[in-house]
Amino acid sequence: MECEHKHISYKNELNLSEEELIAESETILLALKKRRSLRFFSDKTFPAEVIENVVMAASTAPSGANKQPWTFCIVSSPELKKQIRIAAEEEERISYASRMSEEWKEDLKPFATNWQKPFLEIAPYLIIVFKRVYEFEIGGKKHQNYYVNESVGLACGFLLSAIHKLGLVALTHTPSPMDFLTKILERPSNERPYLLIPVGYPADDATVPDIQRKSKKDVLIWYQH
Ligand code: IYR
Repeated sequence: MECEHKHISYKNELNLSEEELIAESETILLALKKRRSLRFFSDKTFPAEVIENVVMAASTAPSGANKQPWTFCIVSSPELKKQIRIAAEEEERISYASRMSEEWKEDLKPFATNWQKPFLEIAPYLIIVFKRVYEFEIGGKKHQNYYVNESVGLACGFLLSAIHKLGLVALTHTPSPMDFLTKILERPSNERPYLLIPVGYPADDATVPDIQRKSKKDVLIWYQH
């Protein structure tokens, strides 16, 4: 009998030995440990096909009911980048002056951030990730998506890993509020800006804050017995 909801067979293609699993997992850990958020970009560009491939890699992420509730806008137009920088800096200027708490600004001191966001014009590509809160059905009825924040967060994680694997760098930038992105990019009402991710090569004189990741004992708890 034909099944209405068809399943297809799945095979693990790798079949690593235990030794290989350990070695590979160490390699993955070492590689991901090297990822850093960058605020200093080179204006050097790279083929558009590359950014399309990393976005499509992001779009393989798991999502609630496989709704894939994301849209990735890729901006390389200097004019649009400038508009986005001006609008982001306007919001950030207010945020740093009056919206962010003293405690928050204290926590940000190691990162030496301020309202100025030159990287929004310098990086060759800006990926603006939108979450799709609902979909429009034929006839205009709204169909809610599920676990939208979790799903889009996972897709962004995949995206950052893919970018890092290529030796490119990115910043998960969150100008706040972000609704100027909806307007500038003319996105529909079911989409909300989620993250603004400049992507490119690091500037020759790029620096990153000297900060540490938590240790195993602080992030990992075993329950074996
Ligand atoms: N959105 C501001 C502030 C900011 C907030 C956090 I949390 C950061 O980790 C970094 C910055 C800005 O981009 O400067």
